[in-house]
Amino acid sequence: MFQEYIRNEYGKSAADCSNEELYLALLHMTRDLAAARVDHSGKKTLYYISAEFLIGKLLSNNLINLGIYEDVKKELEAAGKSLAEIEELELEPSLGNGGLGRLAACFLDSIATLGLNGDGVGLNYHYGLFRQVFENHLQKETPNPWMTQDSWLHKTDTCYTVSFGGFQVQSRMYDIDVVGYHNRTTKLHLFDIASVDESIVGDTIQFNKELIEKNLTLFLYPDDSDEKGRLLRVYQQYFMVSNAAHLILDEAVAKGSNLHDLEEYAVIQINDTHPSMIIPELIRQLQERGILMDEAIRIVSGVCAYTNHTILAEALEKWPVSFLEKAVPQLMPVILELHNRICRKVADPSTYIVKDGLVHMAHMDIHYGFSVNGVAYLHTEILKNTELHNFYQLYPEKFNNKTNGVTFRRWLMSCNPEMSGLITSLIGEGWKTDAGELSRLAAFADDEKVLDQFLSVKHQKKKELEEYLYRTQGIRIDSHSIFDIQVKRLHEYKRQQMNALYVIHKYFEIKAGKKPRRPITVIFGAKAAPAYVIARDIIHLILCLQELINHDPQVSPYLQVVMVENYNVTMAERLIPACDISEQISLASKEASGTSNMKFMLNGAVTLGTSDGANVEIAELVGKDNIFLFGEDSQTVIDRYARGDYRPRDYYEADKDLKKAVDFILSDEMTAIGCRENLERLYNELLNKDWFMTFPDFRSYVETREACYHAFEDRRKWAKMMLMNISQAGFFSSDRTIEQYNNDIWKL
Ligand code: 26W
Repeated sequence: MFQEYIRNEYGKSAADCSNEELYLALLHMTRDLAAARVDHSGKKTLYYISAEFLIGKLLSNNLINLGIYEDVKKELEAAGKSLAEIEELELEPSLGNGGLGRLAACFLDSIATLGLNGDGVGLNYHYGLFRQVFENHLQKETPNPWMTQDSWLHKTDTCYTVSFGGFQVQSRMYDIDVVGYHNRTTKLHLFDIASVDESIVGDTIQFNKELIEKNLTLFLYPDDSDEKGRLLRVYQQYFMVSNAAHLILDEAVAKGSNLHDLEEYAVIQINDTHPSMIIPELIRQLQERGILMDEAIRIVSGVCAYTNHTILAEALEKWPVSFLEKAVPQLMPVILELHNRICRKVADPSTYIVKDGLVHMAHMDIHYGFSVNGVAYLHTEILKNTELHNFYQLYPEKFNNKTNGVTFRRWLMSCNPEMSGLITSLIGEGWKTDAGELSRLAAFADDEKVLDQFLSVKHQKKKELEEYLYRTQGIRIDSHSIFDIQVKRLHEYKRQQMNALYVIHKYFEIKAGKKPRRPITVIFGAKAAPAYVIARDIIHLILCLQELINHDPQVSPYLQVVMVENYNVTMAERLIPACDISEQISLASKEASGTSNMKFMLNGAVTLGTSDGANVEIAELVGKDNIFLFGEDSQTVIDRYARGDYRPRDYYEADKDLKKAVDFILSDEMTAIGCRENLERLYNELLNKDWFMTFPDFRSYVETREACYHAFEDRRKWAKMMLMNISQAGFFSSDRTIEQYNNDIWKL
């Protein structure tokens, strides 16, 4: 079939084609095969609405899920071509920030794989988030175009008119097929506007934020440091949900719904608060279709379910009433009606929707949705007992937990075929459709031959990373060193700065002659939100350390620091299989779940982490011998916040090593490389505020990290830890998560 595509398109054989030609032929063939499996049978449809879908490259994944990856690879090899090289031509869309967006992509894969009738709905950002480049040890942002003439996007005929205060725009829906593993194809619907104008963007991500008709779908989360950027986000969010509401109602009617029975035809999962306006918008559109307010509210409350992904108060969206009045005046009367009904019914004003001129989006979701879920056991408990306690008292029956998961197709089979092959040779193919079967690996925990095979796969993936980083970023690392990796959005609560303080501490030890038994490579990957000043300063610190340490002949043979540029899904697929130690060091109680922790574990990395998010469940599954936990627990942290008596200076003055590490930020060595203003700001922030409490955990972090490096030296014992981690990873398959969503919430 592939040869036929090539012959028809180019009139020559695969051997005579360029990689570009082969890529396009593969794209066309894969798209056609995927389309042949499109299946929306089932009365009820799930709509997973999300401002982010971090889907990554699709070619390999689709070939795997269609069951033809090996055949295609062999066919190409026979023609002297490499699928890996062809794949590199595909551009990765950056339609997400991090965990929430990648989770949405994993969920779509599992929904299709389980044969469920569910589609994603989002926006078609032309430039995605941004491309990160480093200049003078600072992050610079440039646009990240990803749409090519010929891509995975299908232009559809579905178009709507969306009204804003004072003007209207015409939308169009573009679809990307989501191919299930040996199952049906569902859709990711991405809405765009006809009048979008890429030419208003130059080399930077600055653009006129007021030209809504031209800029609406250019970027994901435009800079929210100013009012115009925040207002643009409101326009984007409304555009997304207004289109979604049209689509949902049209599809339900087409299937025979009279709209009063909408809950038999549709269920909507609201992914964090970004799509929350779907609730008033659906009510408004139902009214337009002749349904009265009381009934419209009843209908909508039966179809909307809300997922919370964050505990940080500042991330719970609250929009000024004035913004909504300007951007979407038709929605304000509905929101006020929803608010007034709560005021009449509920005594506790802390749960009201409109307060002090702000619309609390999560409050609307909880009052008018039928389900509220957190994304890991600990997270849901904290929501119930602390953050959303007042709501939990009102609606205990709405609250439920759905611990996150990741798709094993992308995060093992595709990115680590060697490990997949080893696993299959030991326990057969069953784990690919029933991840729980991985537990059968435990039977080999003391088999020395098998343990050596695990070590050898890991080493091969480390060598591949070594080669890849050199080829793509000119960075040299040594595959014989320990790969200690922290990759995630840059945020103070995730505490990349604490990892950096450890690096400084290690630098001093080596300078003083205390050399590690084996060289250590500390790898970071992270984008900072453009307006998040301290996050940018932390990147600056890490890049300065990289410069200093890697050029210090006394230290660099034992310690390397690498910050990869433009961390994205493609880079994650290289880093995760090569990792020895997975850094999951958020301040306990702050990381809702984390999902890279699951991907690392699945690829045989050992976690060095706090008792936070899903780390708690990982620890329970693998047992304390197979994980390195440190730091204060979530209750201690929550209590300290409540007391409000944290003084970083007390810790700084009491711990000589900590003081030395912190002071080094402002040392002559560092200011010679970096920018004093940035380093000083970070230094002051740590010393005077340290809001995410890195100092209290520093000592236990250093000790536990040393213990981890020590354990690494008993290679067989380490291999056993790797194996035990993989064997317990089955629980973290997104297939399990999606089954639970379906059983408890969607009921498809
Ligand atoms: C202000 C708007 C806003 C707020 C939060 C934009 C973006 C965000 C984050 C990017 C949300 C996010 O990614 N949360 C992460 O969700 C993952 C999937 O559930 C969790 O594993 C992570 O712990 C959580 O940080």
